[in-house]
Amino acid sequence: MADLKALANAVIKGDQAEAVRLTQQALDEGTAPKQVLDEGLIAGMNVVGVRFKANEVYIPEVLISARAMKMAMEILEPELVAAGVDPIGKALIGTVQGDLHDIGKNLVVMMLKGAGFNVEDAGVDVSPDAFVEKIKSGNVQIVGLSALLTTTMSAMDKTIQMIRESGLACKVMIGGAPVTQNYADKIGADGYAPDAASAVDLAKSFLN
Ligand code: B1M
Repeated sequence: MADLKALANAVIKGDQAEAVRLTQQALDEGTAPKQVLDEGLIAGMNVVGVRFKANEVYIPEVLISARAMKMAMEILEPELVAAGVDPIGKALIGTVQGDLHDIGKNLVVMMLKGAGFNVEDAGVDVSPDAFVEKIKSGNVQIVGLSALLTTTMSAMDKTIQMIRESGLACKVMIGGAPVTQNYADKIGADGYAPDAASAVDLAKSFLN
């Protein structure tokens, strides 16, 4: 039986090789990709977050854990995506200007792909202009903005304003640790999702 606690520990320790090995092992043994994600990788990264907050670990350790999680996610992504069939909609997802956090955003991208969306990943530190250009050049129905810093949340506001001023008809959802439904309402987002799974539900609701 897959040892997802050991996988979480590999992420906590930043042991890239072990995180990759245990992810592959769990998948080979038939563990559901979503369970590997939730009980292994996310569980481990949550512990890192708590320790970072308590000043028990510092940025270098966090980066090493983040890299271990990213490497393991590369194996998981095709499995999560495999569940998808024909694209059910086109989404553009990015982390807003000034913000370099991408683990949660990458999860949203993966889960949306897994749910059957055609997803363009805009990357990190995406300016309002760049979002608007990408929406115009793709046939984008849903835009997802991610922010992990209280200082970059205002970039969501600016991005939404610019999208609305450009007359683009897409729906905009926002998410990330400091973001709330209240903030979404305040800045005129079409929706807020607290996690990647809820982002999928929200994105699907926009298609109706
Ligand atoms: Co940073 N960091 N970080 N960091 N970092 C936080 C966010 C922080 C809360 C840590 C802390 O102090 N406790 C804090 C922010 C404080 C604040 O503003 N309130 C912080 C800080 C201060 C900083 C720096 C400023 C540190 C410094 O330099 N002094 C700096 C900023 C750099 C920048 O962006 N300009 C910085 C840097 C970094 C690293 C580079 C070291 C690294 C990022 C690596 C990477 O992403 N590639 C990092 C990390 C890893 C973290 C923590 C520890 C973990 C974040 C994470 O990946 N969580 C984080 C502490 C924490 O969150 N507890 C912290 C796992 C991920 C799965 O969760 O991203 O929340 P999350 O995504 C969730 C939901 O939020 C949601 O779905 C996901 C779950 O399913 N979600 C969405 C996210 N986006 C969504 C979009 C949606 C819907 C849902 O729709 C579109």
